[in-house]
Amino acid sequence: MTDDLFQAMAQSIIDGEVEDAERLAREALERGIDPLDAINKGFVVGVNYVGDQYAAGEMFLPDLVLAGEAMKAAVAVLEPEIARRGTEREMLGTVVIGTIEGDIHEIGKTLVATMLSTAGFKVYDLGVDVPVTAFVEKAREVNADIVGVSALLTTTMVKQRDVVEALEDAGLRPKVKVMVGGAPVTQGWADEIGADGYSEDAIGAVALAKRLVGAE
Ligand code: B12
Repeated sequence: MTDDLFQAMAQSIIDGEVEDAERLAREALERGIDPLDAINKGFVVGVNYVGDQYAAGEMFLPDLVLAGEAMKAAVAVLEPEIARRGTEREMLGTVVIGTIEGDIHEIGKTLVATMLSTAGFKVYDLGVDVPVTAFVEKAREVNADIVGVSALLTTTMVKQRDVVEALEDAGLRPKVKVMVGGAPVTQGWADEIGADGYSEDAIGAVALAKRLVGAE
């Protein structure tokens, strides 16, 4: 049963079992399960649970670290298949993406980057803990259409505003669109800081990026 597999995936993240997570990801591929379903219906359920338990003081930092490692390992197994399944091949535009400075959460940002490149965008992934100026410099260098800024902490999401402002100061707006995301980010926040869009997940991020370049 696929549901059992999804449940086992979630459990492997909760238990922080890297090898189990990898094995279950491979099993999903062998069974022809859509890798995005494996992520969203399986592994993400586990990582969200750990996040909630951590916030409630029921789980602790080592649990968060192990869950993060297991999640990363599972996504790494699935990503090549996500890329392989991409059918759209035309060049839609250029995206510079990264997790903002002070923040090292990379899993969601990397997933968004993979999905965008699968959909036909040229993606420059600057990694994590990226200074505001680095977004601006890269956007200028590669003549970006979109800058994507990920933030998973309420303390770092405020710097998404700095990226919008720095792009403005550099004279790159409104040509360069800004999209923001990450667990604490909302549409309201995106509006408040003058970003061009927000999405709560990677699939939505692709639709948003296409809209921003006028491809949809
Ligand atoms: C795994 C994890 C970690 C791992 C990260 C491992 C790694 N290599 O990335 C580690 C252990 C390192 C970690 C550290 C910390 N973490 Co942490 N972590 C998490 C956890 C459990 C899951 C995050 C994750 O990977 N989710 C899965 C991915 C697929 O989802 P996602 O990141 O949200 O991304 C999706 C969308 O948000 C969106 N998206 C993401 N980026 C972008 C960008 C754009 C442009 C767009 C359009 C969309 C988009 O699309 C993605 C794909 O669907 C979350 C809880 C949670 N539920 O979010 C806490 C959480 C984010 N962490 C938290 C905290 C407090 C910390 C620490 C401060 C703990 C500490 N005391 O040290 C440190 C901070 C370190 C730092 N400076 O960054 C809090 C943040 C609270 C807050 N509101 O500020 C959370 C919410 C846990 C909680 N409930 O308390 N963490």
